[in-house]
Amino acid sequence: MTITITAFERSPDGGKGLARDTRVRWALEEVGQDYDVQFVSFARLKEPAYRALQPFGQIPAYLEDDFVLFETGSIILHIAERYEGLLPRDAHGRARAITWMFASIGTVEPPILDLATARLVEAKEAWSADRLPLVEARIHARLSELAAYLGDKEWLEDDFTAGDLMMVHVLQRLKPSGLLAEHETLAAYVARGEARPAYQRAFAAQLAINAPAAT
Ligand code: GTB
Repeated sequence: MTITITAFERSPDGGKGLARDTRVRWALEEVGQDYDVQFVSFARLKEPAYRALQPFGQIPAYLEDDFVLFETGSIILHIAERYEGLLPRDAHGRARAITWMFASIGTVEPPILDLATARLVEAKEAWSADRLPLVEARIHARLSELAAYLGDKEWLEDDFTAGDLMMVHVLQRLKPSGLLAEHETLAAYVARGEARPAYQRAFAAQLAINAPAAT
């Protein structure tokens, strides 16, 4: 069985690891599974053949030979259930870890994505300057709640889980804006995630493709 994921031919972030293939690469590195990557142009993403893999025309898709998944939450849950290392063995521990996966994409990520919309898509609108502080305030509120829960713990539960992997990658998206640095507890949490050897390997693999060519 061969695992293949799809990724941008060249990520717009120039190798910061923010595109979502990085979280899937990271999960596969954590569980020690090799994978191939199919690189996809923006044009190809929207073609019917690609939409058969990912109905919304986005990366990443995940293939195990003919079996196809999309949505990083689902892909990473599948990896975590199939291979040891990302979910606790006990039922309650697993359920808690999965809860954090849902929290990352259902509760923490939406205001973070809204910031990208506010800054990139809506910037020219007359009301944009009024809306931006509201968007940032909603992010700070969520981050304060998360930081209060994390406290001085290393990870959200007893050990690193798929919930931390997802949450760290969701929070990383805020690094370029400077908003994450305002929450020291979470900035340190993200740094702990980034220090994991599996993350380092995943980051290096995407950087090798996405780094701007030297001039
Ligand atoms: N909910 C889906 C999932 O989790 O799998 C979302 C997938 C998704 O948003 N994919 C994006 C995509 O394919 C790439 S990751 N976009 C192309 C399109 O929709 O046409 C989002 C992303 C893109 C770029 C940066 N960046 O440059 O910083 C960061 C994150």
